[in-house]
Amino acid sequence: MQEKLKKIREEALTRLEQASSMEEVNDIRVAYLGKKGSLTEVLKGMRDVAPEDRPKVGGWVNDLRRELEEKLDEAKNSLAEKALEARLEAEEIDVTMPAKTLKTGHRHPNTIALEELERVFIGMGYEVVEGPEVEYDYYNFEALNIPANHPAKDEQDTFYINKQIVLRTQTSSVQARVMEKQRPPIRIIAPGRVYRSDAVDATHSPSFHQVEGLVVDKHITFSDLKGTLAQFAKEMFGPETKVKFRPHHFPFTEPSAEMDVSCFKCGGRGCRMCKGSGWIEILGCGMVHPRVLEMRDIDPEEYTGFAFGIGLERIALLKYEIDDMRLLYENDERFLEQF
Ligand code: 2NL
Repeated sequence: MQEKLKKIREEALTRLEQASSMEEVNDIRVAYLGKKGSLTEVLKGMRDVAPEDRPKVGGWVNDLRRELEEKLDEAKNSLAEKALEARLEAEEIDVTMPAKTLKTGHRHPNTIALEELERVFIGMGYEVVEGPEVEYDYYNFEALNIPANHPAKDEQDTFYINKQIVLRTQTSSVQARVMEKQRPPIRIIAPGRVYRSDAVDATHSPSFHQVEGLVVDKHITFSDLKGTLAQFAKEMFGPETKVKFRPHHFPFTEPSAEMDVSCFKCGGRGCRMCKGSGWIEILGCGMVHPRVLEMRDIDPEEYTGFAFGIGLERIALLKYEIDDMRLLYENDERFLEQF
């Protein structure tokens, strides 16, 4: 019996020494200590041992069992340690390597111009409102005193979804919606994308951005319009900026005007930027047409207002001296990085 146990011990220890994986160690445990393991079999064979020898033999078996258990645990721990070492070696971090530089994005020139413009008007107590780009023909034209068959409609030659629904050609549609819901005093700007059937060139795009402003209250006059827009020009283009109003026509305002600012590049002496004139056209404006107020149930005898429309891209192109509008839409990083 002692011989048998000695053989089992030697065989088990040799196998353990050669084991190179957890699975192998586990297999060895099962082979010797498992339900049908060789050592377990020995215990089952105890009935063949003389009764007076049983305590002695039982003691040997138990000693061997304890020894094998210890050795199995040792083998397991040393394999786990080796695996960890191998992993640490493989995942070693070279702290002297230069760090990857993160590329930080930034605002598009259109957005920079818009946020600057919003800052100016918010400072004067205006609220920024938005509305749908896919709009009823009614809010885009009719509510702004542009009835069906009006030539101004033809000029904008727009994208129709169906007879009643159009991609908005101006954000005044948002203002018409505000006048329907809110009673004066109204002081809002409406920025957003608009659509017109224009061919692409350096100054035109079928989709661009507008910021329209609207003020409606008692006793609003053309002086309020001039003062507001002169202040806007100074904040946007510099404190020396002068403004000039030229009579114009819009269907939704009466009287109407276009506003020029003195060239902020040459100070008005005349340069390439202002094409030698010293002035740059910047926006259209006017006193809200009484019919536009009436249609929204605002009494034009009690209330008056002024409105204006600014092309956002035009401001961005001027402010950042960009000579082609298409650059704003191409998303070429070499261009965008410069702002
Ligand atoms: C331009 C001209 C303008 C308006 C837009 C407006 C809005 C309402 C009522 C009356 Cl709700 N007017 N907007 C007024 C005058 C001019 O835009 O050339 N924009 C680029």
